[in-house]
Amino acid sequence: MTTSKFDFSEERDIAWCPGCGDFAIRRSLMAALDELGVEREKLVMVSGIGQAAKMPQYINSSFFNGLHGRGLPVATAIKAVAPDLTVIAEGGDGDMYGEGGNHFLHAARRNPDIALFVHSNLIYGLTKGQAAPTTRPGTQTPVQVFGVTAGPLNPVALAIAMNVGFVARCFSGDIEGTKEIMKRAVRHKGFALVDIFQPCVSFNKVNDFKWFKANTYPLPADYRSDDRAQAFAKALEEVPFPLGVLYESSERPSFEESLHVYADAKTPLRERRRTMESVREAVLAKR
Ligand SMILES: Cc1ncc(C[n+]2csc(CCOP(=O)(O)OP(=O)(O)O)c2C)c(N)n1
Ligand code: SF4
Ligand SMILES: [Mg+2]
Repeated sequence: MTTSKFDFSEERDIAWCPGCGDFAIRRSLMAALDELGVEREKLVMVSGIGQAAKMPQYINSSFFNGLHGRGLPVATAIKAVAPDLTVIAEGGDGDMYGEGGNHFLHAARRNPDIALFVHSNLIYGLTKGQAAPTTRPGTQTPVQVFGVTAGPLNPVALAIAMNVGFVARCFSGDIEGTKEIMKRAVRHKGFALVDIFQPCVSFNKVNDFKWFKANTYPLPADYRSDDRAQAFAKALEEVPFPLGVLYESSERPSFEESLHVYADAKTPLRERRRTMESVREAVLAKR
């Protein structure tokens, strides 16, 4: 039985394997949204394709489920026309760092006020176990039969290098800790990345629950998350991986704050009624 307003009141089929870490992430997410007091009508979840990308369909709110890797540009556009909404993008490590890797870079550059939750199971789950950009070297898969040779993408180091203002990593097995980090990410004004380690019980038999437990450790209590150089050095640490908020800074203005259309008026674009003629006049007036 659930008490979250983001859960469905009726029985729904959730198409994840029993034991998948995605269930725990869903629990953390619903609890985070409840505790933040987000209204159902004021939330938009956006995703692409994959097991993780099914999440918006399992949250009782508005959502857009689009093409593989294309969640972030859609989320950025939604935030631009509706800055008053809470926009969360969610997806897998393949979706966001592989097929959507280019969009990830440009979202980091633009800094829209979006929280991005990435399920890092270090594999392509939906398509049955091919290597993701995060797969550890040497891992054998049905496609990389002799083992992965390419170096793994390090999303948290990349995000800090791109000056993303909130960069965190957590483990789906820690429902409470993940919830708390999600709350901070949603509250952060600007682009926020939370990379969530998540066991895929069906197609990643190497990086299972025990492996993540054994190969992660919490950041020490005296860790300073406002020091970018130190955060970058920490983010480079792999196996074991540090967990927690690696970097936090609110220095950069958000994408929508910087948009010309909000310089003189804050009314969300979606509420403004414009004819083509008035748009033309407004553009000419700025010349
Ligand atoms: C452009 C494109 N390429 C490939 C696919 C096939 N495909 C669908 S989901 C997926 C992998 C998803 O992996 P990930 O994002 O890590 O999510 P997971 O299922 O592991 O949660 C792939 C390759 C597709 N749908 N579209
Ligand atoms: S294939 Fe893996 S990621 Fe997908 S639902 Fe099953 S356990 Fe979860
Ligand atoms: Mg994956």
